Amino acid sequence: MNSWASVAIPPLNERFKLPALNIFDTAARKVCPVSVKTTYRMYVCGITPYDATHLGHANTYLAFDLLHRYLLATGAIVKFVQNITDIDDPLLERAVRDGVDWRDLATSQIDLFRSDMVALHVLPPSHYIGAVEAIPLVVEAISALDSAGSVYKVDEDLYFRVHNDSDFGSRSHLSQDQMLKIFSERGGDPDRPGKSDPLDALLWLSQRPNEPGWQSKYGVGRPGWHIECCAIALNYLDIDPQSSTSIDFQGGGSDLIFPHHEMSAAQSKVMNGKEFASYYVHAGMIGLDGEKMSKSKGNLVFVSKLLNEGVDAMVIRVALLRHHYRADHMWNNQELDSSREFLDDLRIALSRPEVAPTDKAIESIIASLSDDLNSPRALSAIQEWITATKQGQVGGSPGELSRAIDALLGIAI
Ligand code: 5CA
Ligand code: ZN
Repeated sequence: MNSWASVAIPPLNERFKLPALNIFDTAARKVCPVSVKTTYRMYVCGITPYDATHLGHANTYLAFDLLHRYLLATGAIVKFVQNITDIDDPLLERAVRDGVDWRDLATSQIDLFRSDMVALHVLPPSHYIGAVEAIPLVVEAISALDSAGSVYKVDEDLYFRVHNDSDFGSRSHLSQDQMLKIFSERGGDPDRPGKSDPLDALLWLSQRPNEPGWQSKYGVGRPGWHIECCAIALNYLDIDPQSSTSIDFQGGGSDLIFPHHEMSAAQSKVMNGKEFASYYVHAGMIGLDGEKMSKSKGNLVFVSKLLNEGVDAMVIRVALLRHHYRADHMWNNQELDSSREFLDDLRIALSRPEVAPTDKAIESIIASLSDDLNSPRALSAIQEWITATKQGQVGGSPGELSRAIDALLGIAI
């Protein structure tokens, strides 16, 4: 699958030194220092292509864009892979509901997502991989699990024995009851007769009537969800054999902590013996009118709709970055107005020939982001600089500040 257009990153002046990043790791349940490395591997779970791109999606991809930008600013190489779940039950159900071909639905939504990401200045992944194109890799991954004695059949479908990973549960920290409840709410089938353990995860679904299927050594069928991300990450992130974990960052919204990220991590661990990710990073959930924004509830605000109404994409970016990436919050359209005012003020201040000192503002942006990507604090530092400039303070370099805001926060002036 084609990724989206690259986004230029202006250089930061070398005198600004970036401290090591600290990030909240869901598995460790605390903010952890990120080891300084020359290359990082980051996998961020992508969309299931129907009803894209709502502001919840946008918030999650902006969170990982901040992480990506910070790592790049340290001088590191970032290998970044994202998937598209372009075959799965919800996509097929929506296509049937709307009387459209599931492939046409997926293609149109992926195109929309790409253009929304470009508008929002989200850096593209180096590999943007669809589940369908990854089917040969998924089948290889299932074979590897099979060789490890971790696969069994129920009818013609294949399941993964989750407890063959002795660390199963260690990334999400839920009780058995909580796991069972969330598993059945998020696509799992704990009550299916014939399963060895209710939490065992579907790897391969044999073809159902009126559904697509792909030929494989396991018969005609399609991949399960969790093995899709595991196979794509392990194949496209060019795993470093020296490293004790397969990748550095596994990312997505907090709705993916369980079962999705726990299952992918367990499968990966059984396959190569290593912990899947060094840091499991999760963005908060965006809601509307008191409920999580989700396709199933239909309470969605779309990026493309706001853009079509004439909202500046950078205003949307600012409105989302004003909340910490891990904070769940309710979207409120009025935040667009205050973000518009902030951005107007910033642009006017940066266009002055004389501006308040900028080094302190840039250092504050860097320090805030190094502290678990604290973008609200970074924006407050910019607000203080705007106020100081309006008050007539002088001695700063508007070009340097503008470049730092663009490089680190992705806000193009
Ligand atoms: N295709 C899978 C991941 S492999 C999936 O969850 N797709 S999705 O379209 O439902 O979500 C895409 C990304 O947006 C995921 O990282 C998900 O965690 C995140 N997301 C979904 N809804 C919200 C929301 N309301 N707020 C914040 N992030 C959300
Ligand atoms: Zn995923």
